[in-house]
Amino acid sequence: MSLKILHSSDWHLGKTFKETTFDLLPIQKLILKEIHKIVEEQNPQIILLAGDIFDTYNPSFEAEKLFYETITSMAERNSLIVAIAGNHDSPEKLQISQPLITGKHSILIISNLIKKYNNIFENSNFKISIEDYFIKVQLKEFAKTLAIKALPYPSEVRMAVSGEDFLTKLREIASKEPQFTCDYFIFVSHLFINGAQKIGFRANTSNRRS
Ligand SMILES: [Mn+2]
Repeated sequence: MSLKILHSSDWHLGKTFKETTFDLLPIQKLILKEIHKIVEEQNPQIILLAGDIFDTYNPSFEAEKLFYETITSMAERNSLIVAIAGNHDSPEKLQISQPLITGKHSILIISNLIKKYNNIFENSNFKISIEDYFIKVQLKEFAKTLAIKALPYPSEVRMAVSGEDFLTKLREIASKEPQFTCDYFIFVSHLFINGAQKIGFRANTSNRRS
């Protein structure tokens, strides 16, 4: 049995088109149904939703309902869901649901960088916590540990630094490695990138403590 990760992003739920009455939500519902079907067939251990969940800071009730019903249903199939805020999402609004979810579902909604959070969720498949800004996922079935660096959309406003300081901080965050033993290392974000390069990388094993 191999580890499976499903990556999706930019659902932009509740998107409307200016000066028309066209409602995209029925189509978005069908698309999420398709994604849900993939989850049912493939049973991924991890589902990464890399930002722009909603299209606006104030999505409609229907759009929010669709999102929360979809992710709780996916989590009930024993996937861990990590969703981050994109530039279209309101970080504060996304974060509101976390206290209701924590401990009850294998769902993490990341709107800002969290340094430490013990015992977020544990069941027979996962043990999840946050250590030194990394989501630590212990996959019991595989006897493996996964480190996820989840960086929500960083902007000068959201990070409260500007200019060169902003870039320095971003570089610092992006280059940080997990300080705990891990078998896999994933970096998920929602970014505007200029001059990106594709490089191979592997899990850092140099700081193994075992
Ligand atoms: Mn987008």
